[in-house]
Amino acid sequence: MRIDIVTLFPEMFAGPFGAGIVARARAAGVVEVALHNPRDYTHDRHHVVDDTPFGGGPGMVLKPEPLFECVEALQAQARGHVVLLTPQGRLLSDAVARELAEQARLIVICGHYEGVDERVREALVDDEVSIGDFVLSGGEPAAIVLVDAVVRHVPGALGSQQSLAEESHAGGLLEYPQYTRPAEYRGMRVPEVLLSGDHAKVAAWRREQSILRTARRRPDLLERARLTVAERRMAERVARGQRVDVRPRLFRVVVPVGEVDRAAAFYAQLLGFAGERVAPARHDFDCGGTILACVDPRADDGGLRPSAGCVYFAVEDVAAAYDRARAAGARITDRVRRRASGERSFYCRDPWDNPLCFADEATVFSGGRSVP
Ligand code: 9D3
Repeated sequence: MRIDIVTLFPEMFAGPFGAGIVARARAAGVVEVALHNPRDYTHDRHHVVDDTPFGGGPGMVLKPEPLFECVEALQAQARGHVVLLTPQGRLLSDAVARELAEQARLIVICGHYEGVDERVREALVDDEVSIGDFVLSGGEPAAIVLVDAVVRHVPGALGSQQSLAEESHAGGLLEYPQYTRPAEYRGMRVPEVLLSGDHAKVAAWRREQSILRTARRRPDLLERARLTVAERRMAERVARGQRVDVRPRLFRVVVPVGEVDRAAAFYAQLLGFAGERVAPARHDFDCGGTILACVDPRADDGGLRPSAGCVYFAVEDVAAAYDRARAAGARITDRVRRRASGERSFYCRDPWDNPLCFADEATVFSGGRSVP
């Protein structure tokens, strides 16, 4: 592929095109990039490229002659698809970049803050592209962006086409969170699932994270994302601002229990999900990243020490948690009440007499009071 860039500031491209993907693609002989200055196509002594607008008004307008002559000289070598970079163009997307990458030759004209004579648009340009709804002082940074996005789609331009395949594999979703060593940094732990070595679980977690992120940050992308029916239902709930994860979020915790099997069943009913057996004498419940570990202190090999005092859960719906606690056979020690801090909560005890508290997360996470 050949890309010709028509610009009054060719020196702006030296850095961006001197390294990275464009340099690699040029070195590999996959793309040719050439810069052309319309100023070189003027015939007057002062190489004038702009003039005042007819009808008056501020600023200057790029004259048609230098642009016509420059582009026509290029077209005489081999026909190319002429793109004008302008804030009025169609928005650049990966689909647009892919489409442009199919051209054997692109001629890219960089607009200018003052504007371009309309006859250039009418008679010289095939396509108008903008890179987004923000104001640049010229088309040059946009050309750098466009060339990068296009070149990625030219076969052989990337070291391997694998990254490209992975991108399309993501099915129009945002990327999942990535981590590398160390597993804990300044108290921030890498999600346990990524350290598990369970590839299926990792893939499922990443998929979920991609969907959640897309729903929260770019719900506009969901329309065209490739999702299963269940995924779409979940994504749309999130996009509408509803929490999907109705599990209680544990915020302050190891509870010593008599029989792990019985504890697993009790807590599963209490919390509303099954948790998992991680050792014969230990059953874990992942409460939003904090693990509630039910351990048999007699069988425990000393790895876990019971948390002192009460275990606090933050829940979306205190009344529902209360019903679950009663159904699970918890001993209610203090029914649902509004506390001095403003939170609604209740206290109960599990069958091993561990004190538990469920509080509404809206108050808990706001620090109390501010949420009515
Ligand atoms: C007085 C001019 N502006 C009125 C709001 C219009 C204008 C014209 C040209 C504003 C900026 C520019 C220069 N920008 C580009 O040439 C440009 C651009 C951009 O500003 N944003 C996003 N994509 C692009 S592509 C080219």
